[in-house]
Amino acid sequence: MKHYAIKYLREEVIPTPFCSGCGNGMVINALFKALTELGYEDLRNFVFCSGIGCAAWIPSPHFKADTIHTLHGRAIPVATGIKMMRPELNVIVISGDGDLAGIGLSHLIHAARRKLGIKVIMVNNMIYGMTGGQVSPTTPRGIKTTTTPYGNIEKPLDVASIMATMKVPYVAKWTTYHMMPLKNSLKKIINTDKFSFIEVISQCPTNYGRNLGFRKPFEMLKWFKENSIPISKAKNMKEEELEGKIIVGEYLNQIE
Ligand SMILES: Cc1ncc(C[n+]2csc(CCOP(=O)(O)OP(=O)(O)O)c2C)c(N)n1
Ligand code: SF4
Repeated sequence: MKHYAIKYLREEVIPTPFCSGCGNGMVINALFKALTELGYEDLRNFVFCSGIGCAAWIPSPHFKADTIHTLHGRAIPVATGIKMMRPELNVIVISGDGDLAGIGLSHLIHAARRKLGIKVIMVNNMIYGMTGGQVSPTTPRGIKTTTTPYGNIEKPLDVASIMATMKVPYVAKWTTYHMMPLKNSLKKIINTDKFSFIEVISQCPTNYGRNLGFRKPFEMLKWFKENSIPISKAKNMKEEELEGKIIVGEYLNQIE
């Protein structure tokens, strides 16, 4: 069996442009492990759509598949059009929190309302990474960014909860610390023909971690581990106790 780096990556674009220690490589790893375990020898029946940002570079130009780098925030409408014309294809959106929950949020909401069978993977590094670390809709309260030098005063948007409230058939949230459950969730959305959403909390050591005093990327993974609460436990906790915590697990699973 060929190693998945050879099966699924375009050799000419390796190495990737990501900073060392960036979580984007870990998301690629989890996705490729999922595809390998499902037995895909190539990505010929997949289309990957992304917007603009570091996370948007995950599929395009790296994956040996049909990939399309769209305008900032517009991956979902493009994916919707592709799925309408070619329903037999597995159409997967991979983009960042700024792209999908900032400029592109209305498209995500309407996709959740429509429930056409595209799959959305939102890589949430809680910042605008590519443009230098500006606050994003998912930046936690109190965090200092280049545009909130005294700390973010706003509550972050919990996109997974919005998707679950809208009864999206499969919704999960993991972090890059949770590689095994993340891979298992990815296998589920690859295999379903229903609209589905996975949020991956991921580290941007360069424009987020460094500003918060994390000296090494693995310190951010430790922080994810120590601040994650399983959704089953979180259901019995008060809102104050959950402030600043990452609630991980399957928010909704109507595909099994
Ligand atoms: C219409 C438009 N507005 C703004 C930008 C500048 N811009 C490029 S990427 C980006 C944010 C990226 O943040 P995110 O989606 O969270 O991805 P990350 O880089 O953090 O992975 C912005 C504001 C743009 N390219 N196009
Ligand atoms: S700026 Fe952040 S998100 Fe972008 S490649 Fe570097 S570490 Fe990754």
